Amino acid sequence: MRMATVLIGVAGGLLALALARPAGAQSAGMLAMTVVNVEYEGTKLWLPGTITVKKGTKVTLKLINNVPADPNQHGFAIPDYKVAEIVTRGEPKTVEFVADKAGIFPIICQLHPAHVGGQLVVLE
Ligand SMILES: [Cu+2]
Repeated sequence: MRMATVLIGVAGGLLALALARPAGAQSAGMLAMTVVNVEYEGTKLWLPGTITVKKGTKVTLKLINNVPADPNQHGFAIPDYKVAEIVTRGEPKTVEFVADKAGIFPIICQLHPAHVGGQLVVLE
């Protein structure tokens, strides 16, 4: 009986640890995160809207276009980093780059300039 209680306690602790992990896993110099394009009240945006890393971080982003309305393609671009992907609904894409310069860099949809994407914040 006592052993069962201990096991339940351990399982609960592991579950709490798993739940405490953020959506993106950030460890020594790496960030892997899923970024999703959604439409809310007529506004299209990539979420999370702000991606913050330290300079030198290797960034891997899985891009998912989840906007239900046409067109079925949206862009994910960080012009200052020469990142420019086109993401089709239903076809996730992965982009990788090293955040090697500090600053605040706009993330945009290069196909539809009116769409405000978000920002990449790279800390010194
Ligand atoms: Cu767009």
